[in-house]
Amino acid sequence: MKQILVTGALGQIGSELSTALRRQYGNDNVILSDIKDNEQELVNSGPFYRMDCRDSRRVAQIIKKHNIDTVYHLAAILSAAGEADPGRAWDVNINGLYSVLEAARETGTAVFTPSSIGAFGPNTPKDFTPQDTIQRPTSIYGITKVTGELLCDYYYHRYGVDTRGVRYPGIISNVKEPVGGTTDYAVYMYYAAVEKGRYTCFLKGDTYLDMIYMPDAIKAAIDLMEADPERLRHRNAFNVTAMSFCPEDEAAYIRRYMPGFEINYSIDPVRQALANSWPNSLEDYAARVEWDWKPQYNLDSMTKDMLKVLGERAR
Ligand code: NAD
Ligand code: AKB
Repeated sequence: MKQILVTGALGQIGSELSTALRRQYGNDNVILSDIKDNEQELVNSGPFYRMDCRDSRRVAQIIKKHNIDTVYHLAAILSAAGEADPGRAWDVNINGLYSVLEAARETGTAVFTPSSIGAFGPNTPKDFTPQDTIQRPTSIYGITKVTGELLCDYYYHRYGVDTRGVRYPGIISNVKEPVGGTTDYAVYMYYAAVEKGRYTCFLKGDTYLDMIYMPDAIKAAIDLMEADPERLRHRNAFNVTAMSFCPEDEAAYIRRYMPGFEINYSIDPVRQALANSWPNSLEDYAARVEWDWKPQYNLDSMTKDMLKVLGERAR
């Protein structure tokens, strides 16, 4: 049985990936950690450590104590939060990753690290962005993500650490609301639709970005870490996507189920600039060929599920 450590376990992805990992591998075999400990249900559902991922000695100590063989390293600062405090974004995203990789090198542990569509920049091809292409991001978040992709490649080639990762698009979910990202609007729109029947969007209505529903994002992480290493050529930065849409598209799909739904706009220039610098849509052929990536949800099935889950919760 695998022994897993999750960093950043109480964030948007961690809250659901941790539960999925515990279901698959057993509660006691999945050790959770975060710099905070404010989600009692998750914290009390199995082993949990309050841990700063930048503390390499503590990361190594916990890895050794629990005979960890795989780390899902999710602790990070996202794009808009990064622009608000670039020094913190660099510190957590780079020094945190370095610390986890050093601990993995010492202990022989495999490491999953998500990159992002934020790793691309304004001169990257915008449509069907290829797996291997120009990466000149203009945000501190993107700079840390490209550096992270390269650092993970380095640890694999130089030290043989089994590093793997995907470039996630915006993730839509209904367990933990996202904070500090640019694609967060797509999640907030569903919550607002159910709670108020209207939403004020901080991105322009025709801003196209890649998105994925959380069940597919979780499956991608677990499937990649279970994949046959012989088949992996890219390892650390697989493009994955499930759909590309803009706020107007999402609103139109919500109206299929809630005809009275209204959207208006109050543009946040920082997040609009971030979104403008990212691709409209990714091509994810390498992930499909190298580890059989195939998403289950499109905009219609995701919208139906989001409104159902949030609607039932609101009753
Ligand atoms: P999140 O902000 O929701 O969660 C990050 C977690 O890390 C938080 O619980 C936070 O408390 C914790 N954390 C922050 N600093 C820490 C530190 N020094 N030590 C330990 N923990 C710390 O982020 P998320 O959305 O769950 O993203 C997880 C990963 O996936 C990140 O690398 C992010 O860049 C990547 N990603 C996310 C998305 C998305 O849409 N959510 C898209 C692309 C990539
Ligand atoms: C963000 O918007 O910062 C994240 C991402 C796409 O990396 N959701």
